[in-house]
Amino acid sequence: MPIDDTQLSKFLSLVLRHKPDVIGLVLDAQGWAGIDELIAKANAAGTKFGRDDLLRVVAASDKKRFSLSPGADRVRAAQGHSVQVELGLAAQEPPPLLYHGTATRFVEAILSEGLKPQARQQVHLSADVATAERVGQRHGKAYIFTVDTVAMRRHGYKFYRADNGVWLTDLVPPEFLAPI
Ligand code: HQG
Repeated sequence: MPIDDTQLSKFLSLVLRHKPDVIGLVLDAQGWAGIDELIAKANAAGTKFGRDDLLRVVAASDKKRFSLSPGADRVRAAQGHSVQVELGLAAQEPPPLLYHGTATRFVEAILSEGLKPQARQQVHLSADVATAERVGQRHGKAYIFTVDTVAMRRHGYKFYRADNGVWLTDLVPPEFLAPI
């Protein structure tokens, strides 16, 4: 039986962000996978879906988690990778303040060490408070930091905007963080 759309979205996050090897897939340096190859390998490994299912899930993703190549022959995760990828995004000027939603239990460590990418390749920042709130709630009782991007850029830090609007940076030292 084919998997449902939520399961398929989670499966795509798994293979395109974290563990392409579970189906013997190899992402290219920019994180792309050939759609036909991904489907063939997933099906061979017992996860059954077709191209229409994949395209429907990519189009319906609430956070636009996945991007299609021009020509729609390849797919990649817009952000969130733990495998090493070079997304090839150009550094951009972000809004003066970005937001990071976390859980209250992480606040003390973050205030002493700054925001670190943890298992992912980069720190994820949100352009608005409501999004940061939702991100934080995934981990527990939400706590929102503001990130002073103007001061960070003055110090040479770079910011990248993923295809889906999530902002990325390598790390945020504590002096650029403030409670909301
Ligand atoms: C925390 C979701 C202790 C950090 C979301 C976060 C996002 C520290 C957790 C995307 C720390 C990592 C990413 C430090 C950071 N000490 N804790 N020094 N530095 N942390 O899931 O930003 O649904 O890897 O605050 O919407 O929560 O997957 O990152 O709480 O866009 O598409 O360590 O994932 O999108 O957690 O979420 P995560 P995140 P998807």
